[in-house]
Amino acid sequence: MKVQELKHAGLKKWVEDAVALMSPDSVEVCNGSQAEYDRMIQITIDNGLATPLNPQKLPGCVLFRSDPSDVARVENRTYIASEQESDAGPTNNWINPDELKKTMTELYRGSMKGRTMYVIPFSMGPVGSEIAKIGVEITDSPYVVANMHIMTRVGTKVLDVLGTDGYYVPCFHSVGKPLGTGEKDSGKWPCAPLDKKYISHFPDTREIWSYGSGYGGNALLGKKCLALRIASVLARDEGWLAEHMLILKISNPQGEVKYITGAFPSACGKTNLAMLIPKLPGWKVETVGDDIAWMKFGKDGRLYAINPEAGFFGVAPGTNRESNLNAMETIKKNTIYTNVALTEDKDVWWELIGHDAPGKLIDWNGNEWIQDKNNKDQKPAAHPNSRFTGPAKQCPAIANEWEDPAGVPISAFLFGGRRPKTIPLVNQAKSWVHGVFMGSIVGSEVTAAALDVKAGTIRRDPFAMLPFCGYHMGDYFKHWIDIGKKAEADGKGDKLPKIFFVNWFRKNDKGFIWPGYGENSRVLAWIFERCDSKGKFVDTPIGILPTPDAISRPDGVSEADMQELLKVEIEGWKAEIADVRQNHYPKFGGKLPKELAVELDAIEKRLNT
Ligand code: GTP
Ligand code: SPV
Ligand code: MN
Repeated sequence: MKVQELKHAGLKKWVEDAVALMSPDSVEVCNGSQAEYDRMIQITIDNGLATPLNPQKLPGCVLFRSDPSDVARVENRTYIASEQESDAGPTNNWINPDELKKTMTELYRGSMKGRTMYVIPFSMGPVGSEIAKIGVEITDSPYVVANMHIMTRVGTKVLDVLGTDGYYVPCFHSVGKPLGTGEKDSGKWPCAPLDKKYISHFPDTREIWSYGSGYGGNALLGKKCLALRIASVLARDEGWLAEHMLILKISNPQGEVKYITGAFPSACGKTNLAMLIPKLPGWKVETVGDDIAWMKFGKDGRLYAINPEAGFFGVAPGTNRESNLNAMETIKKNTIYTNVALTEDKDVWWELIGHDAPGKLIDWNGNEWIQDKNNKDQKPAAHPNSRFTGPAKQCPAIANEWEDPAGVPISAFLFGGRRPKTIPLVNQAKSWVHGVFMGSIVGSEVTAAALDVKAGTIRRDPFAMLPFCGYHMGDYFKHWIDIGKKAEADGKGDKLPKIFFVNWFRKNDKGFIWPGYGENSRVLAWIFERCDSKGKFVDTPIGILPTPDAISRPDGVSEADMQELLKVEIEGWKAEIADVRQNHYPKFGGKLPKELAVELDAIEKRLNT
């Protein structure tokens, strides 16, 4: 479709202005069709950026290898450019919005020379549903167009909902690599150098400007940029929640159903938990979403969650038929792979895929790679943040109601992170505010999901939202406190989800103590019972823990292991709390809600008596 055919005058003008600034060779409005998707893929194949995979093994699948400087989100190039610096808060990078727009306007000037500009109308959430939000992304990357087709709902049907004057979030994206006359990408992933990359959000005007990166959350602007950073601001203003959470449906052997959401930092197990196949007989888990939840109160006082996305942008390494069969089944066809390794017969391979590398591979850098199991220092063949983009509807475990615009009623919130020590397998909050306290102090070993933070060290990642909150984190904590207060004031406090902290990642000298994955169903079963105030428990200084026999033991986990997993480690907790008091909470200054300061004093007191 041509720009001239756009019926929305504001949108048409916005696109025309962008064309004048970015000087693409041509412009196309995306219709969202299969033919369009196929054409995008063909363009990237012709450019040498994509490799078609073996049609017998992986029909409709392709592999991309990105630039080594462009393999993950770039947190220190991500900006919350609110009018007031104080609104961005201590955990976000801030630049004055006028100044940032000036800088970026110069970067965008002529940035699409030699390329086609694609205009992508997309809906986060089912098209036309009341809860959905519409965005329009302008991009010069056919890779982004193809990914957006899978991750969001794209095309003419979205324009129909927009009509002649509907509201949309305007999103600019350019890879920042204009082409000279006759120049082609010729196999070289286009992007700008790190110090020219900008992932910018203007929360006051609700705009997103991204420049210089073509990868994941930096470039697929519906996901972290719109559905979390901008949506968190809308949620604060409108009294709902936009969270970095999976959504799962769980049924017990009696067929009773509950819905649970979980916030774990990037690469800490959301996709895996959302698709879990229970090891506990008779239990069933189905997937509603694997990364983002938008939640609003229903008339009955319960919180209802929708998944605003339409696909999974999941971590490849560690995914195998044992750990996540549903993901492996989802990504057998119509899937985009990025930065995994390629086998000689055009199949994919990654670390812990479940079998040894079959012969000679091409690694994510495009070099020959032969597995050497004697060399512990061998560089991985797949990048640790290599990913698959697969359609959610292909997931064998997708819940029937996953696209229900009314959402699903949530019984429990889980928080968690990678904590090798101290933090028990599961711990229930004593109250809403205690649960908010737990969320506010989430810490996790850093993973490869962001480029510029050192993997392996523990950092605080409150609510798993550190890189995704579009405003002051202290105000965000207050928003959570207020959600609880509002429910109490409405006499609906008992309808609020119960809050739990889980940790699948406790280690001893032999490695992970808890086998994780499907075995996590044993913990979910206890959580399920606790939502109905059942299940065996002990009230401890740190929270409500299962008794050692309350959770059935998987093979290989001894009674002693179980005791260790569920022990209250007073000294470790004192250190944890001291760290919160000295290094974490002071960051929020006067914006730290007093309820959380009270909660901190209270847990400290309980640990000391
Ligand atoms: P993002 O997409 O970055 O938000 O990540 P995520 O939270 O969805 O994480 P994901 O489920 O993709 O898991 C990331 C890594 O953690 C993968 O390598 C998994 O194999 C591993 N993992 C997931 N669940 C478990 C678990 O229960 N135990 C252990 N030991 N590892 C796990
Ligand atoms: C994450 O890092 O939390 C992701 C991947 O889900 S990305 O879309 O790149 O943000
Ligand atoms: Mn994520």
